[in-house]
Amino acid sequence: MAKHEELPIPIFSTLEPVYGEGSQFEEAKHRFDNFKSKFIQVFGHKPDVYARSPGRVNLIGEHIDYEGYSVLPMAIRQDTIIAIRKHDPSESSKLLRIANVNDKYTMCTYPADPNQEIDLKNHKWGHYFICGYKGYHDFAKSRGMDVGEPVGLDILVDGTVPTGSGLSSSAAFVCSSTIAIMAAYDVNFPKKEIAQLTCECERHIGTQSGGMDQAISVMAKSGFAELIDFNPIRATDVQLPAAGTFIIAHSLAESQKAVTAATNYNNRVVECRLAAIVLAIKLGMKPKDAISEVKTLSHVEGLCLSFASSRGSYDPVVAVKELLKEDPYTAEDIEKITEESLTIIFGDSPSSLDVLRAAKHFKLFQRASHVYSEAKRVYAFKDTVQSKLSDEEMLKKLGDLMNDSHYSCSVLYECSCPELEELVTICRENGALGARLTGAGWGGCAVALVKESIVPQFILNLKEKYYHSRIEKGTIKGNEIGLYLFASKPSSGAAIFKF
Ligand code: NG1
Ligand code: MG
Repeated sequence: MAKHEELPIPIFSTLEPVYGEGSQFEEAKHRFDNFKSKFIQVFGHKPDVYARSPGRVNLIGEHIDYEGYSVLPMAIRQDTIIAIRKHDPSESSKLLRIANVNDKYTMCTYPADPNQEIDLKNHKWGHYFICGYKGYHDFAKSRGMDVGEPVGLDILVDGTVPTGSGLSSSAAFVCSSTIAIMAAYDVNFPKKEIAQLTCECERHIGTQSGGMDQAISVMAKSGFAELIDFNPIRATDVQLPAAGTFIIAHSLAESQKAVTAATNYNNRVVECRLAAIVLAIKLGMKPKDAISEVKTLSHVEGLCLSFASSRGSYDPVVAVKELLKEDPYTAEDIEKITEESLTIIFGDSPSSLDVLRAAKHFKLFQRASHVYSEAKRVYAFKDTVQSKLSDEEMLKKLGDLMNDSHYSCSVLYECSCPELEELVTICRENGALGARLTGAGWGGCAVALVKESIVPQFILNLKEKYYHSRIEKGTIKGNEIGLYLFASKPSSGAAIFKF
């Protein structure tokens, strides 16, 4: 039997395989009926096909996917659905018209040319669709497929993953867009290829993302979290303990990753690359070679291992302690070691040059310490889940790992914010075995591990202690709380619907 990730995206003629039965089915049916009516109302035609892709919550393994390390997310039920119609080449419109069921997002229009550049200085919500559009065409070209002359597309979007929440609304949008475009062109590929392609194409938005979000959105399986490995992308099912529930709670601080990339997300990617180069040089590599060959901290782990033979054990966490200084590095400090200017090292990456312009210094020790220790916690988490420990001991250990992960994100990686700190503390004070920020951070959600038996009380306590005052201040409405605070079970991955 072909492996799950080798299979193409499933095509369904009903909603049940994805949305389940009973009231969930009724809710989904209502959503899709309205969705189709809206499409006809906006574009005057029925859509050809629909695609959906879910958001995700990362249980552990933060800010390490782009360094080549495995992560452990699960898909959530919130998703983005796309309805699409491909114009006939004879139709005169050669435009991509992207509408949204939410009036907050006004229609975006783009030319059908797949080689268009995305205007990053002028961020628009439709840009995420264009990521998928460019990605699909690049992929088709690389495989020698003839996609014909560009034609117009009508697109309608409905997303239920809260934006800027660290639950990957962006990947849900990019993946569903890419899959809808493929379905409109009547092609399908193995999931792992789509995971790779969507990861690369989301970078057109200007963040130097790793591939976690797209991989889980495309490859998730109902009932399982997945251990995602990179290079090559692979997903291994992880069965979570039934005695525990993961609760997702939004801090209500929105993390605008595409807008703050130069000081937050991309800044950390650049710091990790610099830490990797400096470590490689300290481990004996020639500066010129380190600059051209070393891309990630996981590359350097291999060098540490080859050093182990001459030095006894050489754990990368120990290497960081011995070889990097704790004080922040200035650009000049680093250039003395690399014997090359940073603007030359990053000369081929405009978004990295933005980082260099914005940065005063670089915390190489702290960022590398986080990455190497977090990478170990992912495996410890998976081993614990698969161990023979009692429920009680297992949940306690998983909670401890989540707490350690949060501490590392907050103190070493500095990707938390005051609201997330308050929320994580409240979770722990109210019985969570562990709680941590999830996703990129700087706002967005926390995830808490709670014993199944206390879930209702835990949710009530959080409402009272975190959300109540925010409802009073008008940050959110009382009846919206279910959008920001909910228990989550691992849901299924991307799908195509043809009704
Ligand atoms: P969020 O902020 O949840 O979309 C981002 C990255 C991930 C990963 C996490 C941090 C994108 C699309 N996703 O997730 O690849 O690096 O941050 O672990 O940028
Ligand atoms: Mg995102």
